[in-house]
Amino acid sequence: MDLAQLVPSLQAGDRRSLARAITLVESARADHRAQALDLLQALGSDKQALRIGLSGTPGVGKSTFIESFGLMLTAQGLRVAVLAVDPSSARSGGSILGDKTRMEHLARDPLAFIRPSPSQAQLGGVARRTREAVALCEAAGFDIILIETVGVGQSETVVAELCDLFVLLLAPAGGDELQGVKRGIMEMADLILVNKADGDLKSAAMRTCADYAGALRLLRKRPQDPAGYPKAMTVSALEQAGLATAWAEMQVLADWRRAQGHWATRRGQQAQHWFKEELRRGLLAVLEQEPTKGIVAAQGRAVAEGRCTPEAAASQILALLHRN
Ligand SMILES: Nc1nc2c(ncn2[C@@H]2O[C@H](COP(=O)(O)OP(=O)(O)OP(=O)(O)O)[C@@H](O)[C@H]2O)c(=O)[nH]1
Ligand SMILES: [Mg+2]
Repeated sequence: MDLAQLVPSLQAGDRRSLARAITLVESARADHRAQALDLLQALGSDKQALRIGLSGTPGVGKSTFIESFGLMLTAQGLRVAVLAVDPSSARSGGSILGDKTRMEHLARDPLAFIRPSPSQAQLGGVARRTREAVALCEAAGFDIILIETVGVGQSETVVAELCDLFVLLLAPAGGDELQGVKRGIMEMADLILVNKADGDLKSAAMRTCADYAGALRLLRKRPQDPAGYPKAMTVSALEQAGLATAWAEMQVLADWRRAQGHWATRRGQQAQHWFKEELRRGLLAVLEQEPTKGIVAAQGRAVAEGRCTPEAAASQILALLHRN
């Protein structure tokens, strides 16, 4: 790949170049990895997009929401990129690509760029790839980056460490049953949107929204929020209702955080998080490589046969690593 050519065309916002650059950062080949690092270095990081994380359980309406919300933004002249973090191998093969029928119009919009998640099962790999794809979309001058994840376990944490605003999409609950949204996820949310507030579901959506608004008020106040935030509101992705209000709330929050310095602080913390994460991954990889791998195996046998205590076996290997 010719970086001297790719860098200016990507910076000019060319979507084909962006797609090629993302393919490069996704590649597992060592020579591609070296090129990817050169590319990211060459692009620098002077442009900033608003990164919006969007999480929700299957069927809650994420794809429908992204289509409606994305089209509303592109109609305002904003350039919108859509990425996905999807660690579940069950949905591998491109989760949002399979959904492109639900994002049919956005997919054809010249101001939009939709990238399906690669069929890659390991969350660490997915996180790195998405992080680098975010950087590439920013370098390509996108104004808004939507990062979708299906609400399964750790993927929300990954997305929360990648975005400026974290939006939780919920479905109307039947009766007075509250959905099993974990407290940790609630605490990450900057905006809760109860979707499907239309037709027969409208009153249930409003009840669910009131329940979550109440639950949000009980959470500990966060320094990065102005008074009255985080909020819960109802939307209908299908009928495009409430989307402009939701967007206005996101902008209020983003502007306030920028003005108060929370935005920059958070991005700095996120960079530090990913630095430590990469370091941890690198160190673990060392244990899987020879000669350490063989030594670990030998020490494991010694521990199993009672020739050495687990603590002594581990500290001997750590001492060995320190020396190198
Ligand atoms: N009534 C109503 N139905 C909706 C709304 N948004 C989405 N749906 C429907 O809910 C179903 C699931 O929508 P999707 O957008 O595919 O949901 P998703 O969260 O992307 O689902 P996964 O990709 O499987 O995780 C579809 O039948 C949509 O038509 C809405 O605002 N109102
Ligand atoms: Mg979907």
